[in-house]
This record gives sequence, C-alpha cells and structure tokens, in this order.
Amino acid sequence: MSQLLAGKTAIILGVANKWSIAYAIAESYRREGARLILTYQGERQKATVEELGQELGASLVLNCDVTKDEELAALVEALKGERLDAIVHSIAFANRDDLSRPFLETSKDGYALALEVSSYSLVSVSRALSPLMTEGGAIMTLTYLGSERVIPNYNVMGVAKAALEACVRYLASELGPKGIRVNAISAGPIKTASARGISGFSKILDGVAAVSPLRKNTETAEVGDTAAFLGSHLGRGVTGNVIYVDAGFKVMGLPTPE
Ligand code: NAD
Ligand code: IMJ
Repeated sequence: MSQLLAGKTAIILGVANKWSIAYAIAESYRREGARLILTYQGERQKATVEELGQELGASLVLNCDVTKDEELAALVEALKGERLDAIVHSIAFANRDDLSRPFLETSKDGYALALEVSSYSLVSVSRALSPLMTEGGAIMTLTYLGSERVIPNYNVMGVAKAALEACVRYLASELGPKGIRVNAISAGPIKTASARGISGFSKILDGVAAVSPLRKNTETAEVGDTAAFLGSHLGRGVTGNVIYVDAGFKVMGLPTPE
C-alpha cells in the first residue's frame, strides 16, 4: 500500500518515553514513510530518546529545551540545509502544585511558566523552523478539552491550552499564504508520564470510557494516525482548527453511564 508521508521529513518535539503521545505520532509517521527528526529536553533525556530514535529509524536526534533561545537557535543551525514538511509540537508543563491547588492560588510565576512552555513555545518553534518548510508543510500541536471546559485540577494548564489554541488560529492565518497549515489535535485522557500522579486520573479514564460515544479511552495510536493525516496531502484543506481525537467525548451534553 502506498505511504501517506513518503518523501517527507518531520521533526517531532516531545518524545520523553515510549508512552509519550509524540512517540505514537513518530510510529505513525514512520509507518507512512516519513524521515524523522526527534528532539529531547536536555541531557537527562538524551540517552532514552536516542535509543527510541534508533528503534524508530530516526535520522537525527537533537537537544532542544524550548525555554532556551540558544538551544532553539542551535537546533536551527543543526538543521541547516534540511527541508521540513511537518513539525509536531507535543510539549506541556506546569508546576505540579498548580495542578492540585485551587486555581485562585496560581502564582504569577507559575502562570508564566505554564504559558511559556505550553503555549508560547509553539510560536517560537514555528518562527524558528517554518523557514525550513520551503515547499509548504504542516505544523501541529496537542491540546486538551480543559481549554474550553472546566476540568478539575487542570487549572492553569487549561488557560495555557486556551492560549495555545488561539496561537494555532493566528499562526494559521499568517503562515497559510506560505502553504503552511497549523492545527491542534485535542486528545482524550491518556495515561502518559504527564498524567501520572494526577489525583483521580484512573477514575477519569473509566468515566470517559463509560460515557463516550465510542465507549472507550483514546489510544495514542489514534492520535498518531490523525497527526499523519494532518501532515499528509489528505489534510491539505484543514488549517487553524482543533481536531478532537477523544472517542467523541466532547459532543456529550449530559454524559450518562448506562
Ligand atoms: P509526555 O510527558 O510524554 O510529553 C510531554 C513532553 O513535554 C515531554 O517529552 C517533555 O520532555 C516535554 N517538555 C516539557 N517541557 C519542555 C521544555 N521546556 N522543552 C522541551 N520539551 C519539554 O506526556 P504526553 O501526554 O505525551 O504530552 C504531550 C502533549 O499532549 C502535551 O502537550 C499534553 O498537554 C498533550 N495532551 C495530553 C493528554 C493526556 O491525557 N496525556 C491529553 C491531551 C493532550
Ligand atoms: C493534568 C492535570 C489535571 C487533570 C488532567 C491532566 N487531565 C488530563 C491531564 C484530566 C487528561 C493530562 N493533560 C491533558 C496534560 O496536558 C498534562 C499536563 C501536565 C502534566 C504535569 C504533571 C507533572 C508536572 N507537571 C505537569 N505539567 C503539565 O510536574
């Protein structure tokens, strides 16, 4: 069968381990014939992500903490001469305390940190890397329903995701004339490292599986395949949007277990 992403090169930011959504996206991209470039967040992750990159047949595995301008500049330098066709941004962070205390208690520093890592980084990464998309391309990021509805404890991350989705629309408007599409994938809850330790997460998973139209939880592979669609010729008419890969959970007005 023909591959959706043959001849394309994708850079994927946000693989931490094999449970990462970004890892499943890399697997889908690889299956569809893309050349892969992965980045990791600092020395602590280097060995793990290099090993995962090897399993995935990645061409390059590079360092980039998105909060460090010099590391983003070094990434651009390391990619000199490359053409990029897809950029996958799968990065978020907030202080753990801000995901359990009342939202009212969010400090100025905690707010700024969450927005810097989880929203602004899409802008800085797009500015740095979109010039390498010389034949057009697709930029995509990961978001969550907590951007538009109140989800207990999501707190400042909900604000960051609301900003992220607004960034998607403004970036789509500015980069569209260059043939670059920008979208977000809103995934249902998935037990990754970013979900571990969130109190009541297993209950949330069970609740979603009980009431969502597809009566299941979201699998990372489903997110990976939607990302592949967006990165491919098949996604050419879609930009500035949020695509829900959530077993349909969002459409339910009165989620009722049977
Ligand atoms: P994950 O912990 O595997 O991935 C988060 C990634 O962000 C890690 O690779 C981490 O290294 C990276 N990161 C954090 N700060 C960074 C920095 N300063 N520089 C570079 N990288 C940095 O968890 P995940 O669930 O795969 O999360 C990926 C994305 O998916 C996030 O944006 C998250 O908000 C979103 N998302 C997750 C879920 C879920 O339930 N797991 C649902 C919807 C959306
Ligand atoms: C996170 C917190 C509270 C509720 C949550 C989540 N629900 C879901 C998540 C219901 C699905 C996971 N999610 C969508 C995220 O975006 C997580 C982001 C995140 C997680 C952590 C945990 C560890 C830490 N900082 C974090 N920063 C961001 O120290």
